[in-house]
Amino acid sequence: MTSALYPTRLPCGNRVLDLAHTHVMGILNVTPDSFSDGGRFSQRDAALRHAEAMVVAGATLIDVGGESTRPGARVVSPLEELERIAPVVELINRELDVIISVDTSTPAVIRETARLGAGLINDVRSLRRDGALDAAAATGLPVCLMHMRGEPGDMQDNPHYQDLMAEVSAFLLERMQQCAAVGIPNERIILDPGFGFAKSLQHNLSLFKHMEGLHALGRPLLVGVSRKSMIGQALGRPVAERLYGGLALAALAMVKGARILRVHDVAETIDVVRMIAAVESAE
Ligand code: 8Y7
Repeated sequence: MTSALYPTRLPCGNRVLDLAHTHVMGILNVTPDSFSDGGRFSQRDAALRHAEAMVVAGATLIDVGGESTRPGARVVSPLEELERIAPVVELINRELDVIISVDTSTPAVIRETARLGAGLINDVRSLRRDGALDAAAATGLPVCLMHMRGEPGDMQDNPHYQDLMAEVSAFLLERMQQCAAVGIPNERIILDPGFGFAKSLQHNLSLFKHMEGLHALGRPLLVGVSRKSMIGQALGRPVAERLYGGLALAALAMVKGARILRVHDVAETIDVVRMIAAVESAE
């Protein structure tokens, strides 16, 4: 495992993430609420129970998202996104001991969920929406910047790179500079290669293989490959059969120095992390 070149204590709101170790971030998708209050309550309760199960399994972060980034997904209004996410953030903050990451690009959602106890902003658009940089800066929270080109709707239209690693690095560096300019220091940044975002299978595999190159940017890496199509394409597996491929990539990412693994299958990934940590801490 690569030893960190940065201070490993990252304050995330009222909690601290120790990036000397590898952490598992559990994915919590908050689906549309029904119109009845009963339905709303039961869906919030289901979200809390799913989050709790992931925390019990060992997740130190829960990534709460209310807007699908799948190509062709319906656009969600800021108000609708807020109504989905905010009550769940509030509930998890009250009931569980975990860092809440909010998967959002929306300034109002960034501001309001920070007020309700979120500890990390995870924006697949790297704060490129109007007002997002200022909103994130105002929260004082750390931010995960992810590489993507275009928008989720059109990003997979024949992606092409001259020099993939150099272009991903340059993009992330430019976003770090934009953050610094509004008062989000590098010390508050997490970086993500953005697997599956504007990348072909060969791009994803090559980016994964050469991920260590991103350590030169001096910030911790987050990797999200759980159940993604790069596993499906490499192995010929439908989404329900991508667990073992995902665990192989989780192990490889950890050995390559990634500090946060964003996954659906928390218990299984925790065993991978603990097993590698046991070997790495041996004499
Ligand atoms: C990622 C992500 C998604 C990722 C970060 C999916 C929200 C697609 N992927 N955030 N979000 N990194 N930081 O399949 O790779 O989970 S959504």
